[in-house]
Amino acid sequence: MIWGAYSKERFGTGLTGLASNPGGPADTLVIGAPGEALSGTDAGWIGAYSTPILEGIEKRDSDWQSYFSTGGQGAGAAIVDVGDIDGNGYGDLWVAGDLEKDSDEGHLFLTASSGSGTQIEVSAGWPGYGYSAAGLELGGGQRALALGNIGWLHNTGAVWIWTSLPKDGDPVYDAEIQLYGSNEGDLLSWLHGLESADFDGDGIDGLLISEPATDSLYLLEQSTWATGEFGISDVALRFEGAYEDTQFGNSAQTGDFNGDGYTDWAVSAPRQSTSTWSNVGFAYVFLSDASGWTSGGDAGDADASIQGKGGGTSFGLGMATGDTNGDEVSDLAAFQALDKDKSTIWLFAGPLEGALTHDDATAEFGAIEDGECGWLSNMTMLDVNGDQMDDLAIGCGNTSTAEVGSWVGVTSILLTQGL
Ligand SMILES: [Ca+2]
Ligand SMILES: [Ca+2]
Ligand SMILES: [Ca+2]
Ligand SMILES: [Ca+2]
Repeated sequence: MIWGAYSKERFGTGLTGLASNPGGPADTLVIGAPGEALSGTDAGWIGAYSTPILEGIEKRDSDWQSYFSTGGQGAGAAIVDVGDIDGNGYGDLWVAGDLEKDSDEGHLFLTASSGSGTQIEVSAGWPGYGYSAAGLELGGGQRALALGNIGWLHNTGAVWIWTSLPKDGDPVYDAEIQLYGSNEGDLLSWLHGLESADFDGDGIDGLLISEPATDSLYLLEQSTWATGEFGISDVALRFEGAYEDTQFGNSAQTGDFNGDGYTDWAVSAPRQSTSTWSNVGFAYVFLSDASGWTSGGDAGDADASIQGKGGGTSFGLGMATGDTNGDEVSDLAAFQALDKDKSTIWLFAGPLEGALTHDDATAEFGAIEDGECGWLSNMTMLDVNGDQMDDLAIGCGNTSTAEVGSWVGVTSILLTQGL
């Protein structure tokens, strides 16, 4: 466990695994503390911890750290590994501000060999900006950066795609491609709702865009991009939930869940109910192949489904993927909030197929013992101890301790070896 150092810094609210060599495994854990106040109230902080991460590690043991300078933005509330955006051979980060602070800026953090790097600030002028992001490989060495803003135009939501690097201070609406939601309240690009991968093996990434308020997950392939402005309703590949109001699309993840070499995707519907349980939550896995995705579908078309446990617990509020047992088949972790203070995390070893429930989980991890870790937790997978098996890192920014104070935050690491 790595604990925050100060009251209200919310250490662990954002976290991700970063690959120094983007072709290789993630080897650095980057953790955010949006309430860190050294350079202004709620300006924010990120710190990087290279693997192996050893027991007894403390916040101050970071290999490098960065303080953000704009008070009230809460930078580090979300951190996304966007791959090697500038093509220098080192993986890069997107660092977003805090939704609760109505943050309207984000930072592209271009890393270099030392681990530290250049910051490019991109602002939006709308609150709720920058929480989701994804880097895309477009083939021929070209890369793009997709940035989400769920708050754009009274929570309609938007996605901006940069096919060349933004410059420091650029407004986000200077992006070459601008994709807008349909209606106020649709919240296009929700939270961790942008994911990219090469689903059909042609060397060009597609982009998953979630809109759980309309129970939708869209897949945008480069062949269907329009330059300039277009609407999400023009994106042909739409996948929808089994019913209305299930929050289908809440969390999207990519991985090879059947081990055939094609990257698949998983999506959750944490508000989906059964006849017995209200809001129990489901996750779905859709398998890709060489022919690619040519039409949309719904939850009933999924190759695997997983039902959570109990009513009102919202299985799939957060998910993470990686290979926890070294068999080169992706495994899926999903958490559900048994109440507002406690989460349970279920780990499902791939291959994933058919109708599954929490009873089919390979492992179950209970709530952490010290303090709260509920609705606000998020997680990522990376190999923290170098045994070639991915481990789970879980950030709980709202955890409090009697010693330090409220919302100090903690990141818990679960070693998956031996599962
Ligand atoms: Ca780079
Ligand atoms: Ca596959
Ligand atoms: Ca595996
Ligand atoms: Ca490991």
